[in-house]
Amino acid sequence: VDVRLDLFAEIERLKKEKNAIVLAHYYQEPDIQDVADYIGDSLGLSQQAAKTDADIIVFAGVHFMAETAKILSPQKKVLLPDLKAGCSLADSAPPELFRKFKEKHPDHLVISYINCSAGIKALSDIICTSSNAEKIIESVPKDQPIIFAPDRNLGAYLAKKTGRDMLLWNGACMVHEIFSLEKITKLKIRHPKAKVIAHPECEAAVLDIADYIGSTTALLNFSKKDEAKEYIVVTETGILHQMQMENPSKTFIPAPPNNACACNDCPHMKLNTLEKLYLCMEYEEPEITMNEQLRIAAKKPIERMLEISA
Ligand code: CIZ
Ligand code: SF4
Repeated sequence: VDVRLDLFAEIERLKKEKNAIVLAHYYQEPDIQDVADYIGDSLGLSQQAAKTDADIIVFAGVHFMAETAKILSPQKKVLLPDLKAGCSLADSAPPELFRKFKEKHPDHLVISYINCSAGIKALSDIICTSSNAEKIIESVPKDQPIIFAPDRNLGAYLAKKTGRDMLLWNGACMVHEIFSLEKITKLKIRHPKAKVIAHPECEAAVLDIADYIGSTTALLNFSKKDEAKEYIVVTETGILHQMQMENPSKTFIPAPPNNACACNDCPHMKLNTLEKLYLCMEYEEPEITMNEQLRIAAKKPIERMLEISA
């Protein structure tokens, strides 16, 4: 990239010239959030992807999110700034292994968290996100056995919350499992008035001490409505940018990871940069392409989710 380029201005120009929309996840770096047309969590982003009339969707997030956009809008070109932006949680459920697991429990309905590959979606009955998971689970008759995949922490949290006994796939997110209960407790002693707010992908021991648990969007909304002045935020650090912009007088402290070398930035999300965003818009690649049969099979459970959470 020519260092003299004003990337912010260039991205705005390319958006207009190409009728492109930039969708960014809350975990993207602040510069990317600032140029986005829409910033959201996976539910909000998939709803935007389903309804936009842009010709090109530039998806600043990870692969499964851009893939979901392509599943919903196949006639549109979907670009991802870095094709290597994957997801440790999605990778923890390889479709072939999951198929075998599912075959052992043929009477179970499969509810999968949207953080999974198209292959897992195609094997699922309904998709959910952390924003709508309770509603989705409650839409299923009480006597219907459920498999929940791929996140065991979110699954355990939801099982407790809804009183459903769900069979859990043993997957997890590397970022949300990195938090240290001990370090959060010590931080809380130094900031006694701070509220601990956590994402349900965190381990149960961390969720047990949280003052509020919610999806990315729910945490952001809580930070606006709640009257506390300080918060210990137990999720990916990217969300602090919007929290701080919405609440300039409040303090947001990222929860500490369990060791000094670890970090609560998602390494996959952070592969995207403003430079790569610009380059992918200029050259229209990398592009998400999909096998049409897989796309149709993966679309069904997403549509069920969008209907239930409309
Ligand atoms: O951990 C993630 O990737 C989350 C929380 C995604 C989302 O927006 O639900
Ligand atoms: Fe995947 Fe975790 Fe990164 Fe989200 S934060 S994209 S679940 S690895």
